[in-house]
Amino acid sequence: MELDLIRKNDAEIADLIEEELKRQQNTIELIASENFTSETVIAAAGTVLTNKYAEGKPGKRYYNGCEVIDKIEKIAQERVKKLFGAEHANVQPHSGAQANMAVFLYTLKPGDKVLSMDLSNGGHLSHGSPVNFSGMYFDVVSYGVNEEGFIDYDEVEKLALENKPKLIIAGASNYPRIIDFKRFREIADKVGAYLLADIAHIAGLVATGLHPSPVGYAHFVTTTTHKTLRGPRGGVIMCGEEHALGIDKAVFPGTQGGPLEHIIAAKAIAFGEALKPEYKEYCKNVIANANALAQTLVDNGLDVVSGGTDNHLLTLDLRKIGRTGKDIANLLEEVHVTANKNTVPNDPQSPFVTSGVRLGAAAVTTRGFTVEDMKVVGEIITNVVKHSDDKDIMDKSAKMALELCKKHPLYAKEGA
Ligand code: DSN
Repeated sequence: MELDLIRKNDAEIADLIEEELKRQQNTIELIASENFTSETVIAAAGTVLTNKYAEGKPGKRYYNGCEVIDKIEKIAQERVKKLFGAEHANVQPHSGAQANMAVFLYTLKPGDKVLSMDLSNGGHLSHGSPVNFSGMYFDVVSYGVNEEGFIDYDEVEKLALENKPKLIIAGASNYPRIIDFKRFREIADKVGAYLLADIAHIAGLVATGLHPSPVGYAHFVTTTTHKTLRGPRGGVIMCGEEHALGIDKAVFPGTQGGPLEHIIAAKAIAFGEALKPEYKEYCKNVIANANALAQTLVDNGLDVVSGGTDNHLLTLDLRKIGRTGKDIANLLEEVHVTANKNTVPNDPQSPFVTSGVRLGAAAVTTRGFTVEDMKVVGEIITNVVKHSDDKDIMDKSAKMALELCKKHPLYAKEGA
């Protein structure tokens, strides 16, 4: 792409971009929250739109000269509304955490009660973790998953009835099973709470009908745009018309200043790509690939939280074999596989060590990995878990990983 230009003017940064491109090309990317955008999306993110201040919203800006920006932002709004069947969309949040922050600002006063999934059970930092603003300024009650790794909806209902939260959050950053948004809404209605569905991880599957949609059940739906949705890094909030004005104000001026219009253009392109039939095929393949990986690990005698997956991710549970997530994630990197350590339910280890490794299929599926390739990925991971002290097996595993990377080139035509 623009690497030659960057090199001409700033070789130091160009070299590092190239180094990162090579790392991505020569790595099996299993971080469940990552993906590879199209080169069109990357190109849009690097345009003159970055120069424009556009505080406010289309047709109602605080700066002049926003006629073109308005058209782009409106297209992004329309496309994402069509994708999810939403009444209103704000495409300005810089990230999923910022989208959630705006919903908190609109629905809650400091000290109000929130019921959300515990971070160590698969929730998200911005859903009420004590180290995040959401946990510092609000009274957070957490639900988790049962011994088998599933949300216990009766337990969620019990907690809601006991605590009467003002906001209930459905959604996770590490939950491999279908989320029952209808049941969540029934629970919210019983206690007069708002329901926020954070679909950051599963957005692509929801958009293509491969996971039940929260639209129509949740009062607010937030998502990132860069995970299964395969767009640029960013966030979106969707809601009914009755909340549109309040949510827009909570984004700007409530929690953000000028929107990133170059990223909004890139979001619009990604939404357009996701509206195409081939994107649904991609999402189907993501689920099939995650399943093939889970099955291979289980067949090799390893544990996977909840026994498998309904979506794009799974978590390897290392408790039985006494290894830590931290060690295995580091060892995987030695054989060209990136994944992140993650707690498992009732993890005896700290969040910095953990007993699990989260594995996702969204990025490798974009590269074209098939079910057969995922079986090889499963063998590589098994080798690392069981034989990390055998240099020959580790070397062989690294070779297998590089062969898969070569078989499925990434950004090969134009470079980054
Ligand atoms: N940090 C992201 C994830 O990895 O799931 C969520 O924001």
